[in-house]
Amino acid sequence: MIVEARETETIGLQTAPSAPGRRQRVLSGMQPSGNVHLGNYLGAIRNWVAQQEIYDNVFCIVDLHALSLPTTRETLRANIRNLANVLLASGLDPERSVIFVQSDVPEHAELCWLLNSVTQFGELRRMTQFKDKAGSQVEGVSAALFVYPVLQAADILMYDADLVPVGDDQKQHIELTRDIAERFNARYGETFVLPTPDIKPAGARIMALDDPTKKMSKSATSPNTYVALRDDPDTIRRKIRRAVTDSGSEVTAGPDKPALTNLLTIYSLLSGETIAALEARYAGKGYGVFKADLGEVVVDAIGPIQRRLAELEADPDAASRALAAGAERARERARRKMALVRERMGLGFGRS
Ligand code: ATP
Ligand code: LTN
Repeated sequence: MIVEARETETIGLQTAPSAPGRRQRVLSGMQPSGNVHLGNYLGAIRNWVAQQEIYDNVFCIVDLHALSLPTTRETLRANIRNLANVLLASGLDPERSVIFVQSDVPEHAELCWLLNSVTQFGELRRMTQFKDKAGSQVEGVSAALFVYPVLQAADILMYDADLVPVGDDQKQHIELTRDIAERFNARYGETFVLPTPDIKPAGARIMALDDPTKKMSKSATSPNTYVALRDDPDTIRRKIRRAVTDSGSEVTAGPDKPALTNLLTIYSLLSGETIAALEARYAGKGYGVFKADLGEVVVDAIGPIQRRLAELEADPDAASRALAAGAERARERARRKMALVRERMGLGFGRS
């Protein structure tokens, strides 16, 4: 149904990315690079699900991006399936959203190459995610890690996305995507929509449980850093109980209390209560009581997702069907967009 609505706006190769009155388009992606955690859920997935009704959505499991760091065939395959089930269990609905695996639509890799030609080396070298992930090993990391943001730009620009709901760490990549699109449009004529990052004021940067100066991350070496959506209730309670706290004993948020601010943010987002209300409730009660309650809040919030996950895992065909249908819809859009892009760039043995 969503595809049909878009088709009415497409005449031959002339896409009309900013046709008035159309629904805003969303695209976002997640790497199948490990255990999905509370940061991914609160910073991204939860917002994708909540906004599903309002927008025309495309969500992508970015397996090509996951090749930018060393992995194995078996790990990648398992991670793709796990992530597909987690996204469906969290409430992404294949009837309302196009959900697919990036490499099932080969046009993403092609568009990445074409956009490489309008991306500057210096722009990529400035990307903080590259610097963080390469660390001191710059000479030995893959070239894929370096051009990673260009592949991300290809994901976004392929579907004329207006909005890109992501966590705070992705802001720089979306800004680069805008610059790439602007440069391409100036050189070849209006082709791409300039996307806007959709970063929520709360939850966009959930911090590691064992170090509130670092973001919660899938690829962290210690699993005590994050609460995974797959953790069992006792593991969740234990991880929250052991989360580092700040000096003092008052349950309050503020710049001098990064650990408590992080825990209060998680509590507030999952329970729907404001941080001020939580501070008032736990005044004088100490960290222990607060953490015990937070453990229960997290267990209760994740419980329904885990139950759906168990059902989906018992029926592996459910995810396969949803993702095959998603890939088909995505391929159709990508095929049309790429015909326009190739034509604009003068590629191939053109007809005119
Ligand atoms: P990795 O450690 O492998 O880089 P990651 O945990 O950072 O993985 P991604 O797959 O890179 O997760 O990100 C998926 C989405 O989750 C992105 O929109 C990202 O901004 C968001 N996200 C990741 N970590 C956090 C976090 N700690 N807080 C809020 N949002 C986050
Ligand atoms: N780079 C992102 C994952 C990602 C993405 C995208 C996010 C790949 N393609 C397109 C939004 C839109 C990350 O590391 N979190």
